[in-house]
Amino acid sequence: MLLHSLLLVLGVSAVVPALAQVAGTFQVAGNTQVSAMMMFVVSPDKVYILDKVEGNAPQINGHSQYASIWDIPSRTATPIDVHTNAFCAAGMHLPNGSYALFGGNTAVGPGGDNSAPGSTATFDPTYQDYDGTRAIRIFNSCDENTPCTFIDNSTQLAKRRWYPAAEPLGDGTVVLIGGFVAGGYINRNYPNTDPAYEGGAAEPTYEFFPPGSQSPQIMNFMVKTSGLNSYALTYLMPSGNVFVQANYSTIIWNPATNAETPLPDMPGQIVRVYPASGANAMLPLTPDNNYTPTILFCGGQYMDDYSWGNYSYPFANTWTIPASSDCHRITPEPTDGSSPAYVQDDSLPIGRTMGQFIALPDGTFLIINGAQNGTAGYAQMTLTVPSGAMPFGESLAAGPVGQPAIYNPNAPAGSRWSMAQLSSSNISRLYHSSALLLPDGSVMVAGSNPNIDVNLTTIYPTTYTAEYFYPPYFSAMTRPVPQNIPSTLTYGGNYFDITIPSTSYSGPGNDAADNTTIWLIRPGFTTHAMNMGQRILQLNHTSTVFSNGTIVLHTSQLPPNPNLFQPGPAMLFVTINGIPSNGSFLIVGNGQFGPQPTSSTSVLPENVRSASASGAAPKSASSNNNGSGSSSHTGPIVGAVVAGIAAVGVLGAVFGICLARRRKSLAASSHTMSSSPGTRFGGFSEREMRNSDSSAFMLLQQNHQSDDAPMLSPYQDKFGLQASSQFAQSGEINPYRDAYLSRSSTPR
Ligand SMILES: *[C@@H]1O[C@H](CO)[C@@H](O)[C@H](O)[C@H]1NC(C)=O
Ligand SMILES: *[C@@H]1O[C@H](CO)[C@@H](O)[C@H](O)[C@H]1NC(C)=O
Ligand SMILES: *[C@@H]1O[C@H](CO)[C@@H](O)[C@H](O)[C@H]1NC(C)=O
Ligand SMILES: *[C@@H]1O[C@H](CO)[C@@H](O)[C@H](O)[C@H]1NC(C)=O
Ligand SMILES: *[C@@H]1O[C@H](CO)[C@@H](O)[C@H](O)[C@H]1NC(C)=O
Ligand SMILES: *[C@@H]1O[C@H](CO)[C@@H](O)[C@H](O)[C@H]1NC(C)=O
Ligand SMILES: *[C@@H]1O[C@H](CO)[C@@H](O)[C@H](O)[C@H]1NC(C)=O
Ligand SMILES: *[C@@H]1O[C@H](CO)[C@@H](O)[C@H](O)[C@H]1NC(C)=O
Ligand SMILES: *[C@@H]1O[C@H](CO)[C@@H](O)[C@H](O)[C@H]1NC(C)=O
Ligand SMILES: *[C@@H]1O[C@H](CO)[C@@H](O)[C@H](O)[C@H]1NC(C)=O
Ligand SMILES: *[C@@H]1O[C@H](CO)[C@@H](O)[C@H](O)[C@H]1NC(C)=O
Ligand SMILES: *[C@@H]1O[C@H](CO)[C@@H](O)[C@H](O)[C@H]1NC(C)=O
Ligand SMILES: [Cu+2]
Repeated sequence: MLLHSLLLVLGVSAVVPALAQVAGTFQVAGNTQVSAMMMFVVSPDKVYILDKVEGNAPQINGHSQYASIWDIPSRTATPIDVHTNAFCAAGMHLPNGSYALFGGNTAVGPGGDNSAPGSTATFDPTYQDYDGTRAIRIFNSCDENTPCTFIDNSTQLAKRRWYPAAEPLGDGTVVLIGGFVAGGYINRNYPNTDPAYEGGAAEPTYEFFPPGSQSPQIMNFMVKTSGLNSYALTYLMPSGNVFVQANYSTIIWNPATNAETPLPDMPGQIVRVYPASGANAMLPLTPDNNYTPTILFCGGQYMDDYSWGNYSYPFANTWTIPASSDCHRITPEPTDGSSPAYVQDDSLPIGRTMGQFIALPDGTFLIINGAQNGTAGYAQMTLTVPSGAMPFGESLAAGPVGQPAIYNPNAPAGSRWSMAQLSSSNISRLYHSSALLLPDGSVMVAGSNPNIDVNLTTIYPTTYTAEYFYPPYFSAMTRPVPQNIPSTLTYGGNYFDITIPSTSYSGPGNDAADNTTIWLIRPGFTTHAMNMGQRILQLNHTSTVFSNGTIVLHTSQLPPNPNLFQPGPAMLFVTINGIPSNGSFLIVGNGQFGPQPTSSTSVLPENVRSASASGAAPKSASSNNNGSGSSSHTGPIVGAVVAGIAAVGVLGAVFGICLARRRKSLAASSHTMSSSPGTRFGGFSEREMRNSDSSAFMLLQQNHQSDDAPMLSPYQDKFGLQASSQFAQSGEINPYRDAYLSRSSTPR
């Protein structure tokens, strides 16, 4: 409030990025119009944001808005009219830089179900949405010059999938694995007498996009992990096989043959998959580790088998159960001939469910969002708490963690985690929140909505406020400005030269050259505390330092194995002395589905050094940080000097207040942002209890018995009529539609 009023006084609107970018702090960035359950960034300017279908106040073409395009520089959201319910879909980049969203929920109306008159699972007349369970939606890349276009009526999945896993293969094909047929807390009935199909509520098969000639096959691992296997955690390995983790089991899976090789169980039987929702990420692939993937898991939840409950709700009161702080690493394909094994890693500073790893362009990982207790998901009751009497509204988690932490994979064991100089956000980011690396190296944080439909008056409300978090490198006075970054990269082949002007760094040129890393980052598709497809790879390089301070980086293409970094969009960052440049968008590979051209890696020129060279940038003032976490160095990018200076003072004050509050709560409970029933961060009064006696997942109980009736797609006919004028849907023909149609006409 304080900040906002001050900005009003100064006549600075939130649209103008006039605030100082203070390292280690959050800055309120604006209103996303829809609650940001899913996000992905496609250019320096644009982020697509999708919500589930619900009663958001902003309207488009006569119904609530469920999707928007976020303009990063102006911090404004523009509505787009998506028609199918993308609630808990999977998403993945495609080789050409577009993104595809797969599956989701049926059509729903108010209350998140079909109870309104005339509402069916196929179409709801109030919210005017269509069934999304088999939908494939394609969102094309766009920027300030290229309009944002999308199609949500092209091919359909062979199976209904809600919470499927998605993993791209080395040829750009996306494999979709498992999912619910119609949603629920976890993917089982109790007792679990039909682990494969759960009476029609589970989908244990996998299929591909673009679809090949094969009909969906059962993946045995989906039967084995029945119960805790939706949004399975998947990582393509260098061999082309896929690491798959769900419940507390792990396998290596061959997508060509469907063969499974068991790997060890997750130590402690800690569950990382939804709804335990541990943070997980592939650590950086670097020349030093010879591009060998290691997967890191942190947090999540352990509960006994019974407590996990069934489709309707947990049988335990999850909000009273602290989340795990355990971290384990595994290298699934060791190159030294050893057997893959989980290895204990430094524990999280604060246990979390729904913590989310963001790969940062200095090779570290941010963990952000989530809660200290409970799990993802929502419900109106549990086995022992009747409908409407849950203490945190419909949330199955409690105790938001507002303070991020940073993990340095290269630090010695025992010192990998740091929360130093990282401020807390006071906005709870729980179920259906999201976080995403932006091209300037900041992290966009948005969403949170552990509610069936929009609820602005509950303890953890439907959240429309986005924040930008500024990692520690925003303390730098000067960011590198690399030149001549190509727009495409190949797998092997000739190296290329990136020029670093002397104004990009300070100090001796030789030291800067020796302390430079070149990162490719794919921020991925964020939803449910995951960034599907997120990867970070360091390009090999040598360098020439010129006496005038210019540094030329002789930069390798990617290693000649598309499985290391699948074809598609990425950002390239040059990081000098720990300070990253802005990311440049480019396409890795040939932009098309299919085998990617590879060639051997060219030999790089020898390093050349110049003792007299030095950088011309002002010395970084990052040492100005005094450790309070409330006052960091002001970044260089200040739109309006006066406003900036004033705002820094106010920010200090605001965060000072937060910090004091945090310390108080730390003293009281040893938790940040602790929150007890009846109290909340904002000014709202005591919560009132909802009187409905229906379960949050009532809908799926109705759908349980239904067999796999052919899905109609009535939205296809009227679709074109409803395009918003500014962001028209593309009318282009999808090349895979014909393939799909011919396939579906062949007998299965
Ligand atoms: C967070 O703090 C700011 C500044 O004190 C305040 O305006 C805002 O209402 C708070 N938000 C919540 C969710 O409590
Ligand atoms: C997790 O896997 C174990 C071992 O397969 C199984 O006994 C248990 O029921 C599973 N848990 C859930 C909640 O499905
Ligand atoms: C990186 O480049 C250096 C210099 O050409 C070379 O010696 C080294 O083998 C390369 N590393 C990898 C993993 O290719
Ligand atoms: C889940 O279990 C509860 C308690 O046994 C039961 O009342 C409910 O019907 C079950 N839900 C489903 C979808 O079977
Ligand atoms: C989290 O769970 C612990 C242990 O049951 C409890 O003491 C604490 O109050 C819970 N936190 C919240 C925010 O409810
Ligand atoms: C990085 O990007 C931001 C946001 O677009 C821009 O304001 C800034 O000038 C860029 N900085 C550099 C060093 O290129
Ligand atoms: C720095 O020296 C190199 C090599 O002589 C030259 O190519 C480059 O143009 C010079 N840069 C500037 C800014 O003078
Ligand atoms: C590289 O830069 C980082 C970040 O400033 C610094 O901590 C580190 O000491 C530097 N390394 C060398 C070898 O100069
Ligand atoms: C650190 O910063 C805080 C907030 O600006 C200030 O109150 C405090 O005096 C500073 N401490 C030191 C040692 O500079
Ligand atoms: C919002 O949540 C509160 C507290 O859980 C509840 O009393 C109220 O009925 C809910 N409002 C809506 C519109 O669901
Ligand atoms: C999808 O919508 C576009 C735009 O309205 C239309 O041209 C196209 O025929 C539709 N495709 C299908 C498969 O219905
Ligand atoms: C990218 O590829 C997808 C899938 O083939 C296609 O639907 C989409 O139109 C392509 N986007 C562009 C901009 O060509
Ligand atoms: Cu969800």
